[in-house]
Order: sequence, then C-alpha cells, then structure tokens
Amino acid sequence: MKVKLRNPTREVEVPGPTSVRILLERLQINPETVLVIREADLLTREERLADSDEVEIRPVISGGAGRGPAGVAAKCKRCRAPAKVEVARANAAFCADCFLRYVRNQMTKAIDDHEMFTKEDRLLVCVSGGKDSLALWDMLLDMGYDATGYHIVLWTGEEYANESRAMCEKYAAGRGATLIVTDLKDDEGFTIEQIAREGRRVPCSVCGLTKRYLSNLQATREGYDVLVTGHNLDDEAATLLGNTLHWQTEYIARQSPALPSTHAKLSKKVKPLYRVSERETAAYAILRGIDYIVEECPLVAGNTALRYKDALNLMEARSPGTKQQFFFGYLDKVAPLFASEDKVELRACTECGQSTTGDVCAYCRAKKQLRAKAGRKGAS
Ligand code: Q46
Ligand code: ZN
Repeated sequence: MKVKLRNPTREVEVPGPTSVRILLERLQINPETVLVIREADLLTREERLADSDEVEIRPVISGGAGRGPAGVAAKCKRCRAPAKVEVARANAAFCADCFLRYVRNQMTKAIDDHEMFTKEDRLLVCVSGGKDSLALWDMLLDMGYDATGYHIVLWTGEEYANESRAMCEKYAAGRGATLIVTDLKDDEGFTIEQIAREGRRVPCSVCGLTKRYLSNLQATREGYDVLVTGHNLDDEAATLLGNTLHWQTEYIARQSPALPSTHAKLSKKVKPLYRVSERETAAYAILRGIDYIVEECPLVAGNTALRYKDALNLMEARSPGTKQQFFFGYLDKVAPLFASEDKVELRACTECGQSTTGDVCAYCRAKKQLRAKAGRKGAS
C-alpha cells in the first residue's frame, strides 16, 4: 500500500491489508496528531486498508507526530452511522454530518458563554490560509455573521507567503466573501524572513507582535466591532502551560477567549475556536472541502509554543481530555483569581497613537530597534 506522509512530503510502501490503527502503530505515529485520508475521505482507526489503497497521513498538529496508543468506537455517537472522526477527549466518534454539527456547537457555546459578538456586529477575521482560520471563517459565514477576512502577507518565506495568500483568496472567491490583504514588505519595509536571516530578533516574537499590532490597527481604523482569531484549544492550552511554567501572571490574567476593548484604539478580541482542538479544525476543513496550506511556516522551528504542544500531546495520548481539563479548568477556577492582575492603564503611543501601557508601544520600539541595528550594519 502506498502511504503519503507530509511535512516533509514523502512516500513509503507498507504491506497490506491492515487497519489504520496498525498502520499508525507500525509507523510509530500518535493517532491524535494526524488524520488519515483515502480519496478525500477521512478514516477512523478501525477502518480496513487494502494492499491496493493509497492513503495520506496528514499531520494536523504543529510540530509533527509522536507515538501513542489508539482505539475508540467506530460508530457515530449521535446517529450510529459509520464514524469518520474520533474525538477521544469526548470518548466519541462521529459521522461527517454529526461531526460538523459537534464542531459548530462547540463554537456556538464559546460565542454565547463569552458574549463574543452578535449578528449585528462587523467582524474582522484574521486568516492565515491555514486550517484553523479558514474553518473559523467558514463557520462564521455559514452561521450568517458579517465576517470580513484579513490576511497579512508576512513573508516568512516566499513560496509559503504566496501559497498562504492564494489559499485565502481561493476561499474568499469561492464563498463570495470579502478579503482584505496587506503586505508587510510594502507597508512597513521589512519581512519576517529578513529578521530571521539577519538573526536580529526571534522571528516568531516579532511576527506575533506584528500580527497583533496590524490586525488591531486594521480593525480599529476601519470601524470593525470585533477582531476574531482562529486560536484553538491546543494553542490556548500550550500558551497557558508556557505562561504557568514561567509564572507570567500578567499574561495568565489576560488569557481570556474574549478581551473587551478598554481603549478607543484597542479592538475587542475573541477566539471562538478555543473549545475545538487542532485535529478537529483540520478534520472540519477536510470534510468541508476547504483547501488550506498543509505545510508549516518555514520559521516554525523557533516557535517555543511547539515544545508545550508536544508535551501536552504526549499527555493527551495517554489521557484524552488533558488539554481541555487544563484550559477549561483554568477558565472556570483560576481566571477569576487572576482578574486583579489585569488592571493596566492604557494611553496613546507617542509614535503611532495606538494604545500602550508606556510611552512608546512595543511595535514602535521593535521597529526602532530593527532600524537602528540595520543602520549600524549599514555603517559598518
Ligand atoms: S507565522 Fe510567524 Fe507563526 Fe511563522 S514566524 Fe512564527 S509566529 S511560525 S504561527
Ligand atoms: Zn506605536
């Protein structure tokens, strides 16, 4: 049987017939970190594979896949039809329709519980071309929300930038949805790849700062009511683990799925996918036929959150539900205790007028630092 593995893409021959579960065990792949696809169809672990089959094993968790155990039921929990997707943390498996419904219900619960937005609000949805943000945009449009996409060409790599943008444009064109695209190189005169190449700063930290700054700027300048991002359960649990290990209490206090606007230049920010795992958003995108960029950002190796994701995936494979217990438990029991840590007074940045706690905002400081270093380099 021909098995296509991704990131990096390669093909291996595995003797069949066998089952998905045994195939993954043989390849030492943690089933929680991948989806197995045969002719655009998702397969559960109990599915049989013939020797003539061609299957793709697609990683759906940033950072790849490790070894882990397998095995849950292969009938839809809701309608008893043959299952397509296992959700081990819910001790369930679902057919395609019931799975899409399950994911939408999780998002609706998030929106309602945190009063994220209503049908009257104008939403600006940050889309990268990846599975999470395109699945998010898709659900919001299906539910009748006024959702405009916003893509920043960050130039973390030429091919990656072009493909990411193309995925967003393809999706927007297919849906007749509005997409705004801005280009970091044109607007700001630097690229994230350049920062990585010159080793002046950690690329992911500048990239994260840039995305937060520019998306907030776009939302406030163009009068959107809410800025929406595709952070999923894995992202939130990994961030919380990192912040907790370092006891960054001011970050812990701000890690809410919905942050209100506390300044005229600060948009309300929400994360409606925080109840949906990364594997589930990927399955959603595949089942909905959404074309997304499967390759990882070429600069992802510098992303420290991956280490925390790896650690959580190891625990999740042994005890499904670990991530949700950790993050939902924080929201229920711990977040209220940290609320007092989050009392900061915001004022206008003296350089750009955006909100900041000091005189000059972090983005303007980073830009100044980059320019100064570039100047020193040019002079030497
Ligand atoms: S895009 Fe940017 Fe990520 Fe690439 S450079 Fe790092 S932060 S990994 S989500
Ligand atoms: Zn500024």
